[in-house]
Amino acid sequence: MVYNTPTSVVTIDRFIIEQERLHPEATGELSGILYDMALAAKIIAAKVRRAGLVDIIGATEMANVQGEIQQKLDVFANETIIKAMDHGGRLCAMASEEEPDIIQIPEHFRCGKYVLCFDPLDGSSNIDVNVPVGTIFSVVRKITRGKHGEMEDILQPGRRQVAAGYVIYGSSTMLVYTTGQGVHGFTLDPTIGEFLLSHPDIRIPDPGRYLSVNDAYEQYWDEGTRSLMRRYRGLEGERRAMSVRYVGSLVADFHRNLLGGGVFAYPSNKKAPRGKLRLLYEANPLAFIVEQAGGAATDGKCRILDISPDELHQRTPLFIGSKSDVDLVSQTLRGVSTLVGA
Ligand code: AFP
Repeated sequence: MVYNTPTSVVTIDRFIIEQERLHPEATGELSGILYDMALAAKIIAAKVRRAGLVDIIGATEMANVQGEIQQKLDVFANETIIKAMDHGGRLCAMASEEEPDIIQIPEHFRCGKYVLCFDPLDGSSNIDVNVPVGTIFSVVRKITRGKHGEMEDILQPGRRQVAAGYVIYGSSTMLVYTTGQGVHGFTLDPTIGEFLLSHPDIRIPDPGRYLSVNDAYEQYWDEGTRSLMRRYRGLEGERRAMSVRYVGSLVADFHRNLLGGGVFAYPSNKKAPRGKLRLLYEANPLAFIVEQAGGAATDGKCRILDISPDELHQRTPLFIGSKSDVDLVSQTLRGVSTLVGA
């Protein structure tokens, strides 16, 4: 089916409003959060695109502008999202991977009924070598009674998310999101500055082709994890060997596996018993998306979306991707000693 022609396009705004109309009770507040997120993504994309030029242009700018210091991109992305989201009257609080505490809505703005958690620029250590980076976000409803958002509003299990998405800043910029009615992808057309529907109703292929894992940690894995990886590689059991692809930028690895099929694994290891990735900013939103696309996500023992967070920056082991590939995790780790939760 052709969605976009030279004279008729499905922009993200049009798509969001058409989805909203399916719910006559909707107030439009969630749609507003998605519009604001799309705007922030465009601003960040423009900055990321110029990242390689910073050294060249920075020198010239220093001579002309009054001593302005070049901001780090992840700090810029963090501030851009906060400023795009704090004044709309839709959020009562935010939490960012870049900030130690809850971000409150300034007093002069209205507080709303939603909470936003986000990782402003994941994989930012890859920027210098021109590898894709991403933004990840998650929205839940406020559950406390007061005007302002509290820690309890933020620390909710992922199954309560009402929206989640990511933006990948790669060879093109894409925004992929779900509100629980499938997963839809939009590609930024830089000539008109709009996200256009390019990947409606994404379904993750199953079984998957790709295995994404950093096996430099193999020496620190337990025997269950080693056995699992041997199975994915076709060295143990009956499975066909998967191809290994690891960018080291979660959004890039996840996006490839979502479209091509596969599993991304960041298991616990002796040095990092709870893995590396953050539950609220990385695992939960991607788990909501993957489940909506027909896939699955687990920490090795428990469905990611059922974990009740205890703290803002909690880490979790993560196995995420095509359902049958992720199901192999519990089958293999069951009964074998693991470090999960150690
Ligand atoms: P950075 O933001 O420090 O680049 O970390 C990226 C990341 O959080 C995630 O995007 C990757 O999947 C993961 O870390 C890679 O971690 P390893 O380098 O330990 O494999």
